Amino acid sequence: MKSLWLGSAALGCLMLAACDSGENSILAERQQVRENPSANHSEVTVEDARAFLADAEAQLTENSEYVGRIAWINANFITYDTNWLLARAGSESTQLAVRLANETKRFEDLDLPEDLRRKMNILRSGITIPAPSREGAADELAEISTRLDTTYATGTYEINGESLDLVQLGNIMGTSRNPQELQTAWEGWRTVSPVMADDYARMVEVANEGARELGFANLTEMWLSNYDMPADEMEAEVERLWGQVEPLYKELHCYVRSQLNEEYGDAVQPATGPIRADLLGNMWAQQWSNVYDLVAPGEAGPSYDLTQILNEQGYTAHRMVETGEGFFSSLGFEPLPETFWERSLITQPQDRNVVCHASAWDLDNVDDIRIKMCTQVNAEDFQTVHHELGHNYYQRAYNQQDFLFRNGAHDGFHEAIGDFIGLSITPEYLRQLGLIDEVPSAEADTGLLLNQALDKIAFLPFGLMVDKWRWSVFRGDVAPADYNQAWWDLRTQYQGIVPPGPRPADAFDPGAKYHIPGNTPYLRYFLSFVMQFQFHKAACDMAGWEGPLHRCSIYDNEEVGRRFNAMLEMGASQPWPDALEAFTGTREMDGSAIIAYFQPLMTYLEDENEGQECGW
Ligand code: X8Z
Ligand code: ZN
Repeated sequence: MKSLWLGSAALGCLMLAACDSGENSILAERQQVRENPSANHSEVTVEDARAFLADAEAQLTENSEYVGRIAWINANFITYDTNWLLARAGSESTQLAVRLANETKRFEDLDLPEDLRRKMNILRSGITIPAPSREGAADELAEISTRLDTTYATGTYEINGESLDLVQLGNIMGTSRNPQELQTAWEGWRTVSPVMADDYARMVEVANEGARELGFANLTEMWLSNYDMPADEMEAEVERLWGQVEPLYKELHCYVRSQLNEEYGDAVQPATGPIRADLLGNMWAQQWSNVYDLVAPGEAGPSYDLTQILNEQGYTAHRMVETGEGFFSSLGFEPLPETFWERSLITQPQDRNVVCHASAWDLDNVDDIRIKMCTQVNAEDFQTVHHELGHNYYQRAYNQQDFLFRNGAHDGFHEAIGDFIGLSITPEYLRQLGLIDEVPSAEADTGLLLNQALDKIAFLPFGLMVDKWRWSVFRGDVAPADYNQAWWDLRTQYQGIVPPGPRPADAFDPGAKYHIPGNTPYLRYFLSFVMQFQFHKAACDMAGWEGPLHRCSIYDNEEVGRRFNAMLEMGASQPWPDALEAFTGTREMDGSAIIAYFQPLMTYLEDENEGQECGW
């Protein structure tokens, strides 16, 4: 869900703990802090810090459940009134978070035990869109935020007299092979976002003011301060990882471009230069497996089409989620609670506006976990179901931690859990489920790997450029009038893609991607796409797997499940390298696992690309 706390979902019945351990002294402290936030700056003690944090966690726990339930209702039922409620509750939450963040300044110079210092840092840097404390700022940000979200979630575009929403326009992008039709759907969706531009620019201004009040240079520095190292070191880490994987992307781009050129001809897709963004099977050209049939290697052995099989076998959205649950159960995780099934939104209702972008929620920070998806029966959503369940199982695994530690080791971990499970959806696993009769032979490997690369490798530069754009916007390196140009400069530089035609002067194309109006940081996905392969390789090593990595499935392996759970249970209680080490034995994020996974494909692509002028 969208939340004030980076990556965190909602709240917990930490009230119990608070009530246990001296409610009166906590209340007294709360009173004192409210009356005079900067009192006794020089005389504060470790015990004061401990009491402050206990009180902060108690308040946040309570607030988190309150705002979480309002946000849930709003996302399931977008109306004037639920927007009103969410704007008010969102503003109050931001004010609480900002007040607590400011109060941590009292303890800055104090030598604190590591867990307390960690909690102080989380309080100070964990607000995604901080408001300055001046009167009215939090209200303004909350109203802007609700307006941006609603514009995105309710956006439609009319084609041939029919009003189409993003799900329908997305289906055209995934299935049509008619360039004119693709261009219409692609440009049509982007008519939804120009109205967001002014709100977005204002939000940047106010949130930067909030970040500065908390002692950061700007919001970029604040976002990059959530990785257990200084912001500039984290930025350098990201560059290092991109350097590792960029050559894979370059080969894939080169190969796909030449196949699309063959399919569409020079007039639509030239053989050199960038790729036309609407030809890649996805509204944002972020994952390309929908065009697998256009780029499949001629000599690929027998393969299968999971979308077709799921439909032929009469799978429903509900059954897809049960299948995902079954995978986690096979690793030894407890079944999902009954309330998951009662309260989740699994298919798109036709009679009201909902936020269709998939999400996972934890309403009480204990076990009121749910997903919200407009699930369609296809291979893409089969993966997404596992992605979302990964969030839910992580949330439940760390529910014994203190409130501020009920979160991912960093946000990339949270995104990687379900995708890591998804990497085990191998032909052999599908055979075990009865979805295919026979496991394709080794001849099919190139095709299988290419299909996977179209999602996992194609995503990497997109996963990187979204926040490169936001970092430069928050830093003030790009003025509002240049927002769209800067977006396309990065799209071309990193992804090697261009729009299908000139963009209108008022275009605000970043706003046509959920996470921009939704203010969900995006670096997490880039990190996740690298780390999920580290998890996969470590798990397969643990399982004693000796074959190619893309054929390894950890389905039914309780020992791997137990060791995985040990990492999940840690939540955010330790620096992320400790969590990573607990499961993989290494303390560094590293691209060598994804490189090893795709090595056979890279050999094939380098061969195929021989003599081509790659790059753009
Ligand atoms: O937003 C998501 C998830 C929810 S956290 C469905 N993803 C990114 C996206 O759709 O842009 C997963 C992959 C990248
Ligand atoms: Zn996610």
